Amino acid sequence: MKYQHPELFQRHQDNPILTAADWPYPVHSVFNPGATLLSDGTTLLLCRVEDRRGHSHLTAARSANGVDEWQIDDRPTLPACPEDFPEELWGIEDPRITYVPELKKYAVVYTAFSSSGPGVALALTEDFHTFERFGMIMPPEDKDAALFPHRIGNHWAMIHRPVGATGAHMWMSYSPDLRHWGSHKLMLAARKGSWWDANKIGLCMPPIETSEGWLVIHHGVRQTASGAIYRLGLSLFDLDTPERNLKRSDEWVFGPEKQYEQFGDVDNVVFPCGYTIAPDGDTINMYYGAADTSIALATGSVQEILKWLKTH
Ligand code: BMA
Repeated sequence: MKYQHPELFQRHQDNPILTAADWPYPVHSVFNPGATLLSDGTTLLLCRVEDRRGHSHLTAARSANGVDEWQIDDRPTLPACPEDFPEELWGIEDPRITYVPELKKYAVVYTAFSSSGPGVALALTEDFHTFERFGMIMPPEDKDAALFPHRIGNHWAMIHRPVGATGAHMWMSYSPDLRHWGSHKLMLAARKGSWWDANKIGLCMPPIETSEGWLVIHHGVRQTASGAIYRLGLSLFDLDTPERNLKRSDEWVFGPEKQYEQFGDVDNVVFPCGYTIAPDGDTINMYYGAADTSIALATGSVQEILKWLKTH
């Protein structure tokens, strides 16, 4: 009998749960959604929507159970705004949502894309109807960023993924006001050679605060003769000094296996940008883009994930 790898995440039987066919206006594809729970328990996905120019914008979809009966805004919720923010000329992508109790607002950190390359932009919102745009907070080439839900010491903290001469690694940066960022620290480096996460890694969803540390799910990109494979790994970071890595999985824990993950606009991609935690305080709903074409859901247990990480 073939050795079965323990599955930390179970795919939903209705996957993919959202596709372009569900959209109330013409679009090419929907993928890589940010996610959050609103105060009334509604699941909100802020979906990356690609139009038929190839440019992306963000549109909110709301559901009482986080699985079906999605109410989708009938126009872009957060369109690119190149008139005021030229760095958004080719669209905005891959939002990560963090609720920030101190501000009583949601922080949406997203990729702004233009001829200068991808950079990191920030907007705050109370209701996902109006947004306060901060513009670009990290210049190109940088993406895969999310804000922490509260200050670390006196400073706001953010994970992001600049691209440097030695590869694409995850960094921490700090800010007194969400606009000016510094004290940059390397957080997690891509591995080398034949590793599944060689040369290029990046944050998936915002870090998850647990009693044992910040649980981080990151993607790793393996370049092969037939293209890249995007898979997910786990790591844990110190609560007070989040750039301090406590644990890191050697093996990937989730990868493209189903047809909707293996075939699409970009084959072999699973790309989560958001999660919600169920009322039991343990079940994690991971929302991910599948093959840059549709949106899928997989669930796991935070306690099981932490337990696995201790031995792997
Ligand atoms: C990454 C990001 C994602 C995308 C992935 C696979 O670099 O741009 O938005 O899903 O590539 O194409």
